[in-house]
Parts: sequence; C-alpha cells; structure tokens
Amino acid sequence: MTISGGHIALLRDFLSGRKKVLIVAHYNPDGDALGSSLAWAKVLRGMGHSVSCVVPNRFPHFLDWIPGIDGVLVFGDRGDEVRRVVGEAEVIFCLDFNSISRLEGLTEAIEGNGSAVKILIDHHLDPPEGYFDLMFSYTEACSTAYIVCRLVEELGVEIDGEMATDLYVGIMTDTGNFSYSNLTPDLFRVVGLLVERGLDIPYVNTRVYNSYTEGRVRLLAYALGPKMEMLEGGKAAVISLTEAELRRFDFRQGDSEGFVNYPLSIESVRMSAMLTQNQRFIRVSLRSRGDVDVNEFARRYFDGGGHRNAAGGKSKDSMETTLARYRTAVKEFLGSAWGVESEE
Ligand SMILES: [Mn+2]
Repeated sequence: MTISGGHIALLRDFLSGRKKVLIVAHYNPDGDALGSSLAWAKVLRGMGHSVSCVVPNRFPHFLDWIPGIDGVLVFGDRGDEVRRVVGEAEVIFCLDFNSISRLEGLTEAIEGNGSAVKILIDHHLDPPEGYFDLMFSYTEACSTAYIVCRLVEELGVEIDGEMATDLYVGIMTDTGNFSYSNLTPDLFRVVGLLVERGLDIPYVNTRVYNSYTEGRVRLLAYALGPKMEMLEGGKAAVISLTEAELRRFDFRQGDSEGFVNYPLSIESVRMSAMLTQNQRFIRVSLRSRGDVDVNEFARRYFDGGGHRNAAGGKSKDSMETTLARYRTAVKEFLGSAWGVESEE
C-alpha cells in the first residue's frame, strides 16, 4: 500500500489552521472503527484541532476500556448534542466504512452539513466515486487502524502509548488476531513500532478476548450447539439467533461478535453465516475461506457487501423465511463461479 504525496499534501491543506473536526465511524462500531477513530482523534488534537468522535450506536463491552473511549459521543444516546457537533464541523473524517448509509440515523445530519470537507480513511471494497473530497481508500489494507498508522508516519507525528493501544486493538480485531489475509511484512514492522511506543500485547489480549460475561459464553455454547446448522454436505454452516433467544442469555450488544467465525474451524466448512435478529431486521454476518467470495454473496442475496472473506447484509423477512432464503442462496452460490472452491 502506497500513500501518494499528493494526497498527504491535500490532507495538510484541509487541516491548515485550527479546525473543528468530526470523526465518525460505522453502525455497530467494532475494534477497528473505534481504535482507528480514537488514535486519529488524538493525532489531530495534538496538531491543535478541536475534535469530536461520533458513532451511531453503542459499542460492545469488550471495548469500553480503550484509551479515549469515554469521550466518544453515541448518537443513539445524545442525538441533539451530536447533531450540533456534526453541524458545526469544518472537516468530517469517515473511518472504517465507505457508504454513508451505514450510519443509520446519522446519515441525514452528515448530509445536512454541505460545507464541511469530507475525507475517507477506509479499507472496504468499492469506495463511492465523487462523494468525498479526499479518499485514503486502500482495500488491500488489513484494517483502517493500519492505514492510520501509515498516515501518522507520513505526517511525521509521534505515536504515544495510548495511540499505540488503540491502533493495535483495531489491527488485532480486524485481522482475527493475525490470522486472516493481508498480513504484510510492513504490518509487522508497524506493530513492532507500536510495541516500542509502549503497547502491552498480553494486556490488550486479555481485555478484548478474555472479558466475556457468563451469558456470552453460554450464548456461544447455545449458538454452536442446538443452533448451528450444516448445509451442502458440510461446506456451509449457519447459526441463527432470534431476539427472544438473545434475551434469554442477557444479551448485551457485541455479545455475538465473532460467533460467525467458529464454524469455519470445521475443516469442511467454506462459508459461515450468522443471522441475528433485532427489532428492525435480521443482520446477516458472513465469513468464508479462500476464493469463496462472500462480498459477492452479500451483494447478490442480502443487500450488503464487505470484503471477500468477511461481509454482511440484512433481511427484513422473518427468521424462518431468511433461513430458507439463505439455504437456497448457498446451494445456488456454491455451485456458481463465485462460490467455486479452490485450494488455499
Ligand atoms: Mn475495519
């Protein structure tokens, strides 16, 4: 991944003087969305800007400790304050998503601010043409946090221990603790730099991966036990959880995060899905291995998208209908060119 000097010059231009900056990340903010936003916020504050971090809805419990998290404004909880901050912003950075529609209720507020410069920092596929004034869009990057690391280096800013922790949380969670693709030598160079700046990897690991509630562990057992269904002779798996089931396990937002990855630990499984119901729709989370392209699958069947091996979509149908649609789609897809298997 190469960041062009022209892009950096433009960024410096947009950030000349003291600016009111808004950093916004996507709905259901994850480790990368929050980690990259908070580190970037600290960098910009260090440059003299006034910075607010906004997310559409609440973040999961396993991220409630990361440096700077107390200052994040949740639109769902503090709508009026967020609308004011969005309206006053002179520069708006969108981090870890590229489609403004992923902001749910916040979309209108952002669109309402026509005068702010809009800058994208992201690694998702298919960034929109013509929407942003400047795009740092690198679809080959493992995480937005990694892109932020590189931008910070280009700007000549020193990374401190808090930034290092935030950035590492983003890199670690988006790479499945360094187990997915896009693990380049330069990523490990950057991680080495973060360790040098005070990052404590065992501490971060414990806070993110070993801080489950009892309910979450029991929900996982239920999801993988009675609720996991194998399809297509073991090539695909699906887990479904209704709202009532989630309530039974004292579900807190983020509790089912990562469940979709477990079926992929079965040798035969090429793609895995998790259907989680909320009050408005069913969220479809998808993961795959190798050439099985769930970004394409999400686009075709569930009004979504993402990356080749990790994508998401949604369904407004009932759980029963959505499951039936999923089974039919998997059959068709795994028999098609996009779902074709090849050895990794
Ligand atoms: Mn990400």
